[in-house]
Formats: sequence, C-alpha cells, structure tokens
Amino acid sequence: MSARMLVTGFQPFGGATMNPAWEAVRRLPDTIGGAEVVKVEIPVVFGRASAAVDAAIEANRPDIVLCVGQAGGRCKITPEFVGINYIDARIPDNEGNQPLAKRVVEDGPDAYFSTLPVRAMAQAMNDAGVPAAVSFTAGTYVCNDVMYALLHSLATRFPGTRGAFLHVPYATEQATQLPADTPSMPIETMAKGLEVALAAALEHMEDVALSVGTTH
Ligand code: PCA
Repeated sequence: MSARMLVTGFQPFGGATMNPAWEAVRRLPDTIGGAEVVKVEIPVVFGRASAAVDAAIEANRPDIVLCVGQAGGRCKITPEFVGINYIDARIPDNEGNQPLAKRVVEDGPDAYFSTLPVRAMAQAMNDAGVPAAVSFTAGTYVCNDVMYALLHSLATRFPGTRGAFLHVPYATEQATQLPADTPSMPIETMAKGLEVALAAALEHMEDVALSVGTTH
C-alpha cells in the first residue's frame, strides 16, 4: 500500500484577501514520491483549526501530516522545529477570539518537537534553489496552536503518523501593497519548496546530521 500525506493550508487572516499557505498547498501535485497527497484548507480560528486537522487525520489516516501557515516578514520557507503549549494572540482570529496567556492543552507537556526531519526538509529545499531554514519558533498564534495540537494528537492517538508545521513568507502579490523592503516569494516557488520538502520527509525516517542551530 502506498503512503499518504495530509497537507493543510490556512484561509486568509488579519484582513488579507489570500493566504499563500493554502495557495501553495493547493498547487501541489496529487502524488509526491509515489505517495498520495490530500490537501485541506483550514480556518484561522483557535480550536476549530486543530479540530479540522484532526478530522482530516481521522478521515484519511495519513502517514505524514504537514500543516502550512504564513509568517509574513520572513525571508525563507521555514519548517518549524518546536510547538509550544502556549497561546498569546496578538490579533483576533477570524471569529474574533483573542486568547491571552493560555495553554493549548491544559495538562499537556510544555512542548513537542516536530517528528518530520525538518533539517533534511530545509536542505532539500535549498538544494532545489528554494531558500529555506529551520525555525525554532512558530509564534503564539493559531499556527503554533495547530502545530502543538497536531503533535499532541499524533503522540497520544496516532503514534504511527509523523508530523510537522511549516511557515511560508508573503507572496510577491501581497508585497506590492507592503513597504519596499518587505521580503516575499512567488507562490510557484513555495509550491516547489513544499514538494521537495515532502519528498524529503517521505525519504528520511531520521533527520540528517546537519547543523541548523542558531547561537541566539
Ligand atoms: N499564519 C498565522 C495563522 C494563520 C497563518 O497562516 C500564524 O502564523 O499563526
């Protein structure tokens, strides 16, 4: 039986009219490295987003889950190393919720590390000419909420499934409306990056021994 990957992308948020996360995800091919790719768009709403990811896992029983969000202002595609058990919303979500200083899972551990090979994924993207780097913070908004909830769910209910979160920059279309020095990336480049990152995730059961650490 061939492998299956679930890839999610967020709806627009914070007043934007599009989210390049979903735009890149929906451009992915239907198979990568022989694995079936299931694509799902999820809402930018605390609790509802992670519930949608869970429902898609239940329905599709994937081997790999990659959730994709936007981190406007970043220069590169950034697979996330860690999700923290903490929520502190700088802006309201798409239903007006703005939770502050809360836990994602009340009695869960403080953090989970990604169980996909984030270094190998970043390396594969750079090798394909798509700028990428491992990130050590997914923030404290809906993306981190989804990442933590995903890894908690996989650890406690779906131990055979590996998962991670990944942030993409602004799309070039969005940057036309933003200050001159705002970094951005074409959506096609993001989709290419996601494709090679997913192929690397499928291929590497263990991460590669490559330093991606930061001193500060
Ligand atoms: N980015 C936000 C939430 C949805 C998205 O695409 C974040 O980084 O939390």
